[in-house]
Amino acid sequence: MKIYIDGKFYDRENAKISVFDHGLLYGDGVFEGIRAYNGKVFKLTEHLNRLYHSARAITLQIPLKKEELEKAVLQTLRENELKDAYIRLVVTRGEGDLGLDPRKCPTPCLFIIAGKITLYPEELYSKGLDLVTVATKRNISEAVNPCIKSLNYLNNIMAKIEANRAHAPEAIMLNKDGYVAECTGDNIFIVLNQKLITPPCWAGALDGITRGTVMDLAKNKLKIEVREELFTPYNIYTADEVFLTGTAAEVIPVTKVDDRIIGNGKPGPITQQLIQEFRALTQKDGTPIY
Ligand code: PXG
Repeated sequence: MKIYIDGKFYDRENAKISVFDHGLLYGDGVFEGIRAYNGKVFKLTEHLNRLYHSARAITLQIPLKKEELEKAVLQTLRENELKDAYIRLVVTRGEGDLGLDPRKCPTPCLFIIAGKITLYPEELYSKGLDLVTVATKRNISEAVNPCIKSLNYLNNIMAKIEANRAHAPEAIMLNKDGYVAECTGDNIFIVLNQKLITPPCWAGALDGITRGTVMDLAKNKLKIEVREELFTPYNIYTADEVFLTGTAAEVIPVTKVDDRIIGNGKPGPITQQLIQEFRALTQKDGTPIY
């Protein structure tokens, strides 16, 4: 495995960054999780745009221009001879001293790991997930805005620990007002009377790339109405269909939440259509690697 760090490639054993890096000491940095399918990087521009927005929000200067970073991502995939891959792109504040002041970190650190991804078992796409709502609330927008894909994932990790304790594959997180926000690494949608509803980003959801793709497919391909609206766990329990979206999970059905069966307990027709459309799109679209 060849890992890109600040313009050079290193073997896995030698791919190291400093213990004084503020990404490690303070979670001071931003990241992206991107996928390549069939020799093409899916929604690369959208992921890079989100990375630059996250960086801007924390006043972190990414050391490369967007076009250069795009080239670095493609080069990393070629270096590893990958056609289907998971790409982790990380920019940290860089090395500093033992104080949190970012002014002591003159040079950001940028690294790219490209490897295989562990997926949910295929069986869960036909059976659906059994989820729990957890007590840990999504970060408030007035603190670190959840739209920033920062290296500070402790909040979501706390929620994930709660899901683990309940033997659930994901956790539904509410915002501080009790409205549904998202899961620890996925966005959430409900289907009600043939309409798709997902929480607005300002309510505590990441502006997910898969979320955006699914909203577009629903509106323009399936001709289904899509709304960004607040809803509560009650609306999940009484929805016709529920599903999650994310780079890792793609589109995955949810058939049980907090011991309530969703709909008839099987993945619904709209979810199934969106899974098919999404899979077709990932095979077809994207930035060519070779
Ligand atoms: N919400 C959160 C909090 C996320 O971290 C999503 C939603 C889905 O967004 P995308 O853009 O992927 O549709 C994410 C994405 C991982 C991993 O390693 C996490 C994500 C993506 C890929 C891998 O756990 N999070």
